[in-house]
Amino acid sequence: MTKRDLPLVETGNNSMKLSPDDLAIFGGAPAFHEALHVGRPNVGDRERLLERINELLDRKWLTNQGPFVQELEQRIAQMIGVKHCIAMCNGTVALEIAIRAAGLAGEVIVPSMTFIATAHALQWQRITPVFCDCDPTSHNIDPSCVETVITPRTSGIIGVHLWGRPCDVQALAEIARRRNLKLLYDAAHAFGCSCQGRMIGNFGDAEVFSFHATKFFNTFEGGAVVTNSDDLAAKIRLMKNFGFAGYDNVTYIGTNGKMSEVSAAMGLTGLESMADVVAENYRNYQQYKRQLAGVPGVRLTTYDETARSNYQYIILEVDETAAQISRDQLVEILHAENILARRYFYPGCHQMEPYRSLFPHAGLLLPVTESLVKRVLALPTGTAVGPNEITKICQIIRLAVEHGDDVRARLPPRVAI
Ligand code: T4K
Repeated sequence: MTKRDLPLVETGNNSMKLSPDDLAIFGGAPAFHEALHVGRPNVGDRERLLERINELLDRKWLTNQGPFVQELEQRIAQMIGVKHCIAMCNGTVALEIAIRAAGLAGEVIVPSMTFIATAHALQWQRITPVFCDCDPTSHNIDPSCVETVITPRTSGIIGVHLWGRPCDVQALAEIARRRNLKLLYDAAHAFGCSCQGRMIGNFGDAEVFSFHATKFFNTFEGGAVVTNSDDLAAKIRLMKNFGFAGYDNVTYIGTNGKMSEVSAAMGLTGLESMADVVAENYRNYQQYKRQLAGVPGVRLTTYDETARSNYQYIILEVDETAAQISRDQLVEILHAENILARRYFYPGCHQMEPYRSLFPHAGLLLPVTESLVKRVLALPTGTAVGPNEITKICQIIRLAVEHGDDVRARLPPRVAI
């Protein structure tokens, strides 16, 4: 189902907000009756999904590498042009298994500017995540900082293609080769994206996707490891199925990382409408770009339109000095309007437990991350958001910023989000 089939979110107040007095935070009517979320799931053709669910129920084959999972793996591998796709129950377990299969140990270098799962997938296995700073423009791991945190205990690097925008894959590959390190990618945001003419999924030793409900492409919960390495793929297949190499024959230590058939049914259905979702996201992105142009201190994170992208994240950076209000104040204003903007990924992994206690001074090496996590916010997009909603969101942002002085003076001293 695309946006055109959906009722637009009911708005509470159709008139434009003209002055700060109209903002909900100062007593005006909220712009939306119903909350507008970041990460509303994209659901494909519901009838086709229900057909597939009926089919799997009739077949009485619900999990354990069933026909839908096999078909999904083949289709994804083909779409990405990669040798192996191993579907999993979620992106975090897929990461944990890829990390283990690649033989990572000791210390692994990761960005702090990521969802906490990237770090936890290491720490869960008693591997130390060593946080590395990011590039201020791409928001991705900065290869020049990677070099500075390599120690004799370092076994690998995990890059994260944040917001679906590719890491500097060449520089990272060069460091990994020269320093004899494994290189994995957390590609949770980057399904359907490309880099230098190759689909994400072909870089490093392996890449990991998340197919969580909030992702551009979802299987309710789910994920996958993709790799061109036969050895790694064979290990990962064993590991995600308790190490079973056949009936009664366990050859490896493993866990349960299997994707269910109902998830694969959702995935197969979602693949069929992927192009529509990209088109909707792209239109939303273009509209945000047009309508936020020239708002002082507010910068939309842009995508390389010559590459393939899923345009799933609308990310703003708020420069408090130029905008006259802080990112957190803007989020508070938006929340009052029922626009549930998110501060992804505040406060940075290094500021969350157990890392904050383990490495209390990590922030000293992460100046770009520390500054970025205070400036970034994610806005609603996807098939659940239409042009009317985007116009209102942009208008509220513009109003708040253009009256920044006045708005700031009237806001409570401390905002709790
Ligand atoms: N690496 C990276 C870089 C990741 O971003 C993620 C996941 C992973 C690894 C791990 O992959 P998984 O193990 O999750 O497959 C959400 C997601 O739970 C998480 O999957 C995702 N990243 C992360 C960026 O976002 P929260 O804590 O922000 O989720 P929550 O419940 O607040 O939902 C986000 C928004 O989505 C809400 O505004 C409501 C909306 N929503 C959510 C769900 C679940 C819906 O409208 N419908 C829904 O069914 O983490």
